[in-house]
Amino acid sequence: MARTAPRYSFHDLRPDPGNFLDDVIAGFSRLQKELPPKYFYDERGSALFEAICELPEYYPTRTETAIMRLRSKEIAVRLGPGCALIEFGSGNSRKTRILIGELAPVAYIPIDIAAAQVKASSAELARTFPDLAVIAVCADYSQPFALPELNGVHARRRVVYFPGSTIGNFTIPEATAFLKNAGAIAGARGGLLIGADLKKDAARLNAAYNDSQGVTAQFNLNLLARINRELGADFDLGAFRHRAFYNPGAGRIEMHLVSERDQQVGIRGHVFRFRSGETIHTENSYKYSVAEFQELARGAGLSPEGYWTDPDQLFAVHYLTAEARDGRPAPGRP
Ligand code: AVJ
Repeated sequence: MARTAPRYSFHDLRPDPGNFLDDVIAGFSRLQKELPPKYFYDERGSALFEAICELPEYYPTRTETAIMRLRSKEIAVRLGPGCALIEFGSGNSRKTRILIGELAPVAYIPIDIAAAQVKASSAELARTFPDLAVIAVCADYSQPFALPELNGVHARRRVVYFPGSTIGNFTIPEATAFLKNAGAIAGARGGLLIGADLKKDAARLNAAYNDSQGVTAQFNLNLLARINRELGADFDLGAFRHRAFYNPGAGRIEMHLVSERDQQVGIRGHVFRFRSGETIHTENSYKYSVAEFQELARGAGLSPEGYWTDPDQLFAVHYLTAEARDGRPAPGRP
């Protein structure tokens, strides 16, 4: 009797969970104090991010979703039949559902460092697509790792899906390393489908990170609240202010927390001083023109094969492959 793949499985590759205290101490010990943006997403931070995605000023989420709604047929044709779809990250799966509905992949392989999240979101998705093989993996996709054996899955190509412009959090060298790693996981003849926010006028960018309801400010300040909660620190949340601005030279939004006065904060026996006006750099969100993103991809040894945008050119979904280009112009133009 032929073995068939179970429809749902979970594989824990036991990623290094990192150490919040060590990262906070290292970040606060630098001349320009900083915190890694991955720590935004505790329960409260994840809820605040969901709220950000609904804000009138925050265009990326709804724009990328609209691109997927309008263009998923074309995208599915470009990726081709028989794909194993590997998703990095396991946030809200709206865009993924649109893609899966159109692509009908032979397997869906969500990968996330948060075991509980990837389990919950993929189990829910498996209920919507009862015939789809779902292979959930707990791993750190920013590091090299080996996919589990895809027993019983016969895919013609592996495609890594990385929506949400999360790639914008990486510096150029980090993004290059990330794309190389993702390309290695997609393998020969594999593809990468990546959402990236486009460059646009600074006023629109600044508004998206300085919303009138102050949700982004709460999201930013939650980092300090989290340090208080989890590390027993004594940050006065009223003495720090949210600041976000587009840095045109670097091509990125920067988020900072500004100390409103000279103050010191204790964290597990360590004392950190903050001068009035001094900042903690909490996030970069790089913006790429189509040409810049394609250049980034080439720098990682990948071939830009096409892209899809919205009518206002706010956001782009790029398709990259590991194959050599055949000289055709990049299709999928608006
Ligand atoms: C989840 C990294 C894509 O950069 O726009 C939203 C995070 N920060 N508002 C972004 C974020 C402030 C978001 N990414």
